Amino acid sequence: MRVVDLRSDTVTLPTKEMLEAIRSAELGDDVFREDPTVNRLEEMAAQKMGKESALLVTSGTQGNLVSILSHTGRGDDVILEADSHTYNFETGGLSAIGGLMVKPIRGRMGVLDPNDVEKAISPKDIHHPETTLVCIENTHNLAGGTVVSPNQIEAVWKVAEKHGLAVHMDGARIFNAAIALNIDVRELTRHVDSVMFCLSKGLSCPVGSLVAGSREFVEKARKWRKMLGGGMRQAGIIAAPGIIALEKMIDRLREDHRNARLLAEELAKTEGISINLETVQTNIVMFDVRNLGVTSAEFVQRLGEHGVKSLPRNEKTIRMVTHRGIEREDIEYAIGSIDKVVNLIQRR
Ligand code: TLP
Repeated sequence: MRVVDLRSDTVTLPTKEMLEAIRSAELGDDVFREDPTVNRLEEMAAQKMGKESALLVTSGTQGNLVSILSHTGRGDDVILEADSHTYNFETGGLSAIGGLMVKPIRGRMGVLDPNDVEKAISPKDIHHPETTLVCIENTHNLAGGTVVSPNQIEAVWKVAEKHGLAVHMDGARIFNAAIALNIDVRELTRHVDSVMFCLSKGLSCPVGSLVAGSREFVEKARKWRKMLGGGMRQAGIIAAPGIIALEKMIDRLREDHRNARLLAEELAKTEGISINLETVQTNIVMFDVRNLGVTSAEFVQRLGEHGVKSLPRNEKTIRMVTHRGIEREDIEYAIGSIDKVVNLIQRR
């Protein structure tokens, strides 16, 4: 049976060119900072993000953690969006490893209201933890791949600056945000102190993420990375496909956005399925199967039997993600399978 995998853009496999680049990468020991391929990728990443320096890390989770640890001290408060990936899906590392307190606040479609951020800052008083960091997620995964605009980032940054807080951006899919807004990614990073982005999602690399910020920040992050076991040696085999990703894989994200839009618009026409098209801004599509009288887990399982893989996000919501390797005809096939499953459920 033909299988269309819409669970995540993390399932993308490296291109032939990436595999060739891995094979022929010039290597050295990166803990001695002697891997020329890593050094080149880090320079490229810093330049792309408009920051002084950048660091290759093993994953988005590690990148967010080393960034957060570099901005804070034990017992500090960190302000995060309540549905953020860091708060929900990164195993509580910031509390377990950083000894940090977390203050989740609810955004609108993933976007923090600067007034809510300001209210969440602990008073400077002997009784309270010190609030030292606010995190922004862009695009926002659980909100449906929604984009946080430069103005919205600047508004949060102004509050942070007024109160002496740092701003970190979980930009796992920051290039999706830049492509959706048709702007240079630096417009999204101008008002953050640090940013993490992933190579291993829509950019199709097998592994790796980068963090970028000031030289001082990156040196702290490098030490935390070492402590977390992320000091890699001939890491050029990871960096080599990353270079290709930054050179060649960003513009094609547009196709993923087009396919997500097509999928979402067809889902909106399907009886029993609810979808908020306003949230479909990049490559993520979230929809609700509540009115069909099934759980998302049941729907996902049935859809799997009809050749389409997806992920339940909560009891009623399902997530589909478009990525390289998913063409328009795969979306049409997915729609056909969804229609079949909906009909089967409605007939029982
Ligand atoms: N997200 C993954 C899974 O965790 C669900 C996905 O398929 O979407 N920040 C954001 C916004 C993310 O979406 C992810 C991964 C991460 C951080 C963590 O990256 P990794 O998986 O490399 O640790």
